[in-house]
Amino acid sequence: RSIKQSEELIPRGPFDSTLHFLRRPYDFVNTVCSRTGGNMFETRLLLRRTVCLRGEAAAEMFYDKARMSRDGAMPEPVRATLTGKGGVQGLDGERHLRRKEMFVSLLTQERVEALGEKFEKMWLAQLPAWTRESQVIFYEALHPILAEAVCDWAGVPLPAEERIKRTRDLVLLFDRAAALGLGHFRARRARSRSEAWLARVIKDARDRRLVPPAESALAVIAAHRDEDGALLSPRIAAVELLNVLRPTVATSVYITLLAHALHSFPDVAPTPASDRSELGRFVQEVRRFYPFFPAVAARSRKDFRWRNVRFPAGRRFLLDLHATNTDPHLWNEPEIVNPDRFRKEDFSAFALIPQGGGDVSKNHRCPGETVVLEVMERSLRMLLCEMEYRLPAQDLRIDRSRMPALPGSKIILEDIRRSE
Ligand code: MYR
Repeated sequence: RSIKQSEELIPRGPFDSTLHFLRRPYDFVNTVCSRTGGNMFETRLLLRRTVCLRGEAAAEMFYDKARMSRDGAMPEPVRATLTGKGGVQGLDGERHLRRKEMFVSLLTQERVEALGEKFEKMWLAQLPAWTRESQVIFYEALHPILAEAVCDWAGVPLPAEERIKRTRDLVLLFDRAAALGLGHFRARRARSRSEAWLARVIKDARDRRLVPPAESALAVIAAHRDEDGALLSPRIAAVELLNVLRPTVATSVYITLLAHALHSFPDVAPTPASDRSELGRFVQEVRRFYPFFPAVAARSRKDFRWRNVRFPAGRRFLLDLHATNTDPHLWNEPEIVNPDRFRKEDFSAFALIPQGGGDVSKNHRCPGETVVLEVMERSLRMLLCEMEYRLPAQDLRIDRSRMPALPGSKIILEDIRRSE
């Protein structure tokens, strides 16, 4: 069924936008919106009718659980690599709430700080090796640090002989999920291997061959029961454990962008003398300004009207996160890096949404936002206070055709020294 629409309210975009989206994932919705006017339009992605949205009001509508379902909403290539199938991102209703509660319970302030401490310790342990290298590719150098820190924190054993391959697979899941061709198939294979690995770890924990600390992600996920009282199957438990490990390693993207911002915007960047709140504002501005997770998807569960438009049940919706974070109706001079905008504290839960919007425990907002803030703030302190380094001439342009977007060089550091 087609949307009964007023052409002005919901213009049609191109017939199928898959290629346009893949070429310019962070700019595609803005480009079409500026051509058609307004904040939404309909097109097809992978041939499926999709309503594309941007802005705070659209985000609020998108996160209305009475209207939207997540079941099977993300395109299959994303579910087969990045998120996996059967995990929290694709659940609705009671089952979602209960699964989400499990993630939120893992991420108390104390536990988030414990993860931050492990990360910082591993970084400091790695520094002497960096000082001996002529160059370090920062993005790549962060991966083993984050992988080891989060596996240790989660109670997942990472034997020395497996470190390189497990880390490589965790990176493929987010770094190559949206790649074309071979890169994407490598991400699919990485998912099969990672799920098989962690399903074995879950079984070992259930059979007491492995005894992880009670508060660890492994112990909690292995013992979790869905609302029907059943334990998760080892494969689904592995998907959920990967939902802890993978995004933590993916914070390497934000940390790389943080280093990019420190170098590119020195006039507004914090200094070694900055206090925590100044560091916090810079971190928030980096999350607002740079593209990272392009868009989230949902499916309408019933016919409904919004803004005088009637939407049919079963339509896919795509909310552009980056376009919302840079929406000029919401942000003053959004194209300018200005951490001071975060001196104001009363942003709605649908304004700054790099990791989704709404209430984290009741809705599909990412539960790992506090981990990202903790790890980014510690990274900023490390870069400012614990080490000295130089950025040689390199390609610092952000490649916006890549998902996730990164500077061309992935940030090359030279002459690394431990600060006196
Ligand atoms: C995570 O691991 O969950 C966070 C890191 C995500 C990186 C995302 C890059 C690819 C996403 C493709 C999404 C396409 C949406 C239609």
